[in-house]
Order: sequence, then structure tokens, then C-alpha cells
Amino acid sequence: MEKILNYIDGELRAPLSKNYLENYNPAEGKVYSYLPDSDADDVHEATLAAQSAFRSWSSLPAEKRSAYLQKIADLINRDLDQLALAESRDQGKPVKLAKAMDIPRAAANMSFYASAAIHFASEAHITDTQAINYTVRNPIGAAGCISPWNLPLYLFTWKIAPALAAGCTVVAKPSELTPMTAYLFSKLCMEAGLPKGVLNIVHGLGSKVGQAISEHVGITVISFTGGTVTGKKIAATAAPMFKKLSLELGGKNPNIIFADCDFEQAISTSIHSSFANQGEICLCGSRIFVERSLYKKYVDELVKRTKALIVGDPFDEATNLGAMVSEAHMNKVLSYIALAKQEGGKILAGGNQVKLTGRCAGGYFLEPTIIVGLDPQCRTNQEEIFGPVVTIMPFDTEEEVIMYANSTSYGLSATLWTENLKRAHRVSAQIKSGIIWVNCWLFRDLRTPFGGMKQSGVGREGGWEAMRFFTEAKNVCIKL
Ligand code: TXE
Repeated sequence: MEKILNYIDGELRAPLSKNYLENYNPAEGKVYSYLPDSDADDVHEATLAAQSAFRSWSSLPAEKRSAYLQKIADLINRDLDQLALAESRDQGKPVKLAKAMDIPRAAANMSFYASAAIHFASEAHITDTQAINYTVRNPIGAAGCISPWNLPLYLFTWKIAPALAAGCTVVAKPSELTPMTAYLFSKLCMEAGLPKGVLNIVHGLGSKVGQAISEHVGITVISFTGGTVTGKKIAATAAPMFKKLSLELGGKNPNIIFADCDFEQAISTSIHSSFANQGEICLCGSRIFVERSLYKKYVDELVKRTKALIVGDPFDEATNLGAMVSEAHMNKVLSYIALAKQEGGKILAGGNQVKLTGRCAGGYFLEPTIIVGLDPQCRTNQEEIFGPVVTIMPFDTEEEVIMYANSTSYGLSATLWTENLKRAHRVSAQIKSGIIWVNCWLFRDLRTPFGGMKQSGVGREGGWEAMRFFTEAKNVCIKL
């Protein structure tokens, strides 16, 4: 069985402990490869490599850094099919989704920041006739990038690319649940000739490798995407060391449907925003609020279309929902469905585990699930479930739905469906989320700031925000 290796100082290395963890294919419920069970010693080696590569990488002309990133983007595009298959095998998602979204987006992340590297600029301020100030933005040093399992290569590259473009070197850790595409990515970096030590990838558990990255004094900036509980742990370790932090955490996003919406668009997009990637996207709209006059029509149609979705083998082109990432996560989602029933919820679609036959007989599959009859304040409507489960609730007024939308501790994204332009602006202004989508969902322009409010995180990724995050600003003031 294949053994994944760490990528440290330009070469593939076994973990120093020689210990490995099992890597499951969740669609089959079987181990299909092994990944390094690395620890603080491997992180230390990776950090030393990143520190020693920093001087030359940060002083390389931006055009050369850009060329490396673009070369890696080209190699991702070349290997799109192989990477999509690996992503699907690791994560459980339909391979067609990995081909259409995850892998093209990973290539786009590299390309976007290849361009950003050469267009990045800093500011000058003329203070009347008295002084000229100019800002110098220098890369900080060795950066720690810790990413989750739901969109593995997509989110991994979303962190690494701006760090490298800004001139930082990197110690990165993919999720232990989905290590394969990061391993294939390390081979592409070697093929692209990326200088040794510029990017180091250490595989293993969050409690060992992730914790060691947070603690290491040689890593001065950390970009993390994952659960809110983990984000708190990282902040508790890194903040007293005054490390710069960007934390992209969970969400409990409202999907608000006004009666004047384009019904067909609202329904067909709601199917995606509810169940894409088995609902394992932090931006999924898990709480659907529908204006009362449209409520019955919307619920009936969403239930009908949800029941028609195919839960199946991720390699099958017809499949809409693949496997949940792990047995533990499937059980967590099932426990929330049980909680919803205890809280008085009525299941209108789904609610159960799906048992497939053949290759996927041992896999972790769930039906897409719609629940109604719950209070917006109950736990089901307050806690992140991160699975193919949505609740639908009616509302009467704009004020009421804004209050519901803002009533959780999260504030990542929100979606509004209305043809009334004034209302779209008015409501968007009052919702406390980092992203508001009006009449669309998951539409991304990589130049825009991305991130959450409240317990959905701190800091912003995307565009110049990410480039600035990986640099330290210094002002030079010249008196005239
Ligand atoms: O993620 P973790 P988990 C949410 C979702 C999910 C919950 C928990 O609700 O059910 O989080 O998921 C690394 N120091 N999201 O536990 O642990 C870990 O190895 C440093 C939302 O699987 O947050 C992995 O690489 N790192 C989310 C990464 O953190 C640590 C996506 C994320 O895993 C660590 C995923 C530690 N002490 C889950 N412990 C989103 N916002 O998109 C773990 N890690």
C-alpha cells in the first residue's frame, strides 16, 4: 500500500519516528494508503529548512517567484484528472465535483498569486508640503499554513500561494483525513524546480503537527482554516507569542428567500448551497428562511428536488452526493439529526444513513436532509453541523429575518434572494457576515476579501489582503 511522505527541504522524507497513520477511503470505509505520523521533530526540521530558504526566496525578483507559481499552476492543470481522482478517493466527494471545482480552483489560486506577486504594490503618502511617507512591505519569514479536509487542495493552495507570492517560505500541514493531494502537490513542486526549503509539507495529526507549528518560535505567522474549537486552541497558543494570525472558521449561514425572488434560480441554487460537497463547505446555507407567502411552495419544491438527488459512488458521473469524510463525522451529523427530532423538528426529506452495495458497501453515506418546525434559537439552528442537513423556517418581515440571520455566534456568509434592489442593499448592510451573496452562491472573485465575523474567524484572505497578511509594513517618513 502506498506510503505518503513529508516534503522537507526539497525532498520526500519519511517521518523521523517512522510511524504512519491509516488513510481511509470514506466511500469504501477501507484503508487505502498510509501517511506520516509526524511530530514536533519533523516540524522543527521543516522550520529550519524554511528559515534557511527565506533569505534567498524573499530576495528573489518577484518575476521569478511568479514564474515558479505559474509553473505549478500549469502542472496542476496538466494532472487535473489524476488530482481529482485522488481528492475524491481521500474525501468522498463526487469526482466530477473535484474536476469541476476543487482542482481548477487550486490551479487558479496558484495562477492568481503568480500574477499578484508581480503586481503587488505599496503606498506613498505626501503630507502636505512637509513630508513624504512611503510604506515598505517585507515578507515576515517562515509561515505556518494549516488546512482542513473539506476542500483539500483548494484550501491548501489558497494559503500557500499568497505566502509564497509575498516572499515568505512555508511549513504547511494538510488535514490528516485528506493528505493525498498535498502529497501529489509536493511532487509537482519538485518537478517545477521550486528551490529547496521554500515549501515544506508535514503530514500528521493536528494535536501533534498542527500544535507544533503553532508553538514553534521560528514560525511567525499562521494561516488556519478549520473548526472554531481548533481555531481557539491555535489562538491560545500563538497569540501570547505575538504571532500574526488569520483564522477562517465555521459558519451557520442563512439563506434568505423573499417572496419576490426569481423562484427557479432560488430553488436550483438552494439545492447546491445546501448539499454541494455533502454540505461539507463552510459557506453552505444551512438555515433557510422563506417569506411566509412563498413558504409552502418553496418547501414542497425543495423537498421534491432533494428526494431526486442521487447519493452514490463518487466515481459515478450520475452521483450528486458522495461519502461523508469519515465515519466519525457521519456519526456527528447523524447525532444532530437525532437532536433535531428531540427539539421537535419534522424530517421532510432524508434523515438516514445510506447503505450502498458493491465497492461502496462499507462507505459513509448520508441522505440529503430537510428539517422543518424548529425554533431559530434551538441547538440544531445554532451549531455548525457541516453535513447535508438544512432547516427551513418561515418569516414575516425584513426586520424579523435580519434578527434571525444574525442570531448565531457565527458570521461567515449569507445569501439573499430578492428582485428588489433597494431591499438587497438594505438587508446586506445589516447582516453581520463577511460575505453576502445576492441572487447567487459561492461566486468568487479572488481579488475580494474573504473571511468571517464573530466566531467565524479573524483576518481576511484573498487578493491584497492575503499578500499584506504575509508581510510586515514599515513606514519611512522623510521630512521635506
Ligand atoms: O477540523 P479541525 P475537524 C468544522 C466542522 C467540523 C468541525 C471539526 O464543523 O465538524 O470543524 O472538524 C488541524 N493545532 N470545520 O475536527 O480539527 C487538523 O489536523 C493546530 C469547518 O476535522 O479544525 C486539520 O489540519 N492544528 C471548516 C485542521 O486543523 C490542529 C473545515 C482542521 O481540522 C489542531 C473543517 C491543533 N491543536 C471543519 N487540531 C471550515 N471552516 O471550512 C487539529 N488541527
